[in-house]
Amino acid sequence: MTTFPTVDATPYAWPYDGALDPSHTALLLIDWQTDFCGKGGYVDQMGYDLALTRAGLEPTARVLAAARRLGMAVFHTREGHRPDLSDLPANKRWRSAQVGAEIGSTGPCGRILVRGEPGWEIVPEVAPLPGEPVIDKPGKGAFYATDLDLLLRSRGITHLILTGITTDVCVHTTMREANDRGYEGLLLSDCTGATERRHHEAALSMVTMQGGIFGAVATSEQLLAAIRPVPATT
Ligand code: C5J
Repeated sequence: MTTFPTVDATPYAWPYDGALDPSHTALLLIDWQTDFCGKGGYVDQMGYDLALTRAGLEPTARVLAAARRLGMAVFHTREGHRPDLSDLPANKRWRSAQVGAEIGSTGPCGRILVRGEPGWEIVPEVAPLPGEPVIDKPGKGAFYATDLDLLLRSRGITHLILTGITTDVCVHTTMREANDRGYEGLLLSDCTGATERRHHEAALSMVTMQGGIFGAVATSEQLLAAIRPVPATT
């Protein structure tokens, strides 16, 4: 597979090892579920502004199309719990009840954050294609209590491009987990969003401190500019 030049990212040209190689890179789409960005879902029930968590959908769909064209590995994740809630920690349930959206209770999109319910499904704009792995996770990080690491390593993936929601919770936790495992991460700033803008901005800024403590940050356009095919010379 062809390699591409580095992405004009912050605080360094990504990746650190000098070239973007789609055969060793995966695009991660984290928790693009109705519960986090759809009407009647968990985030909506808590009273947050859905425009903030939906903002990254369109650019993510563009990046997803480009990744699929390149044959890059694409992984989706979903946060959710078993219908009997046996994998739901008591404190997570209690906290969600405090904000009027108890996990497991029934809302307009079915039982909140329960596997198999309408609210738990990935939204159509970035829905998985057959063959694209979907990782079901009970927690915030996509590596905790899942086989994501095994699947990535089995395919020789060493570099991750992260999109999804929310910037400060599941995306950040996953990027940190990936970083500790040695993956080289790039977070796409316009392909993510949080329930509060200041948390989104702080989370992006945190990635870039100390020379890129968790990796690097770029826009979708900066990534797409790097992977755009070079026109043939005549
Ligand atoms: C949250 C997530 N915010 N996907 N989950 O509870 O970020």
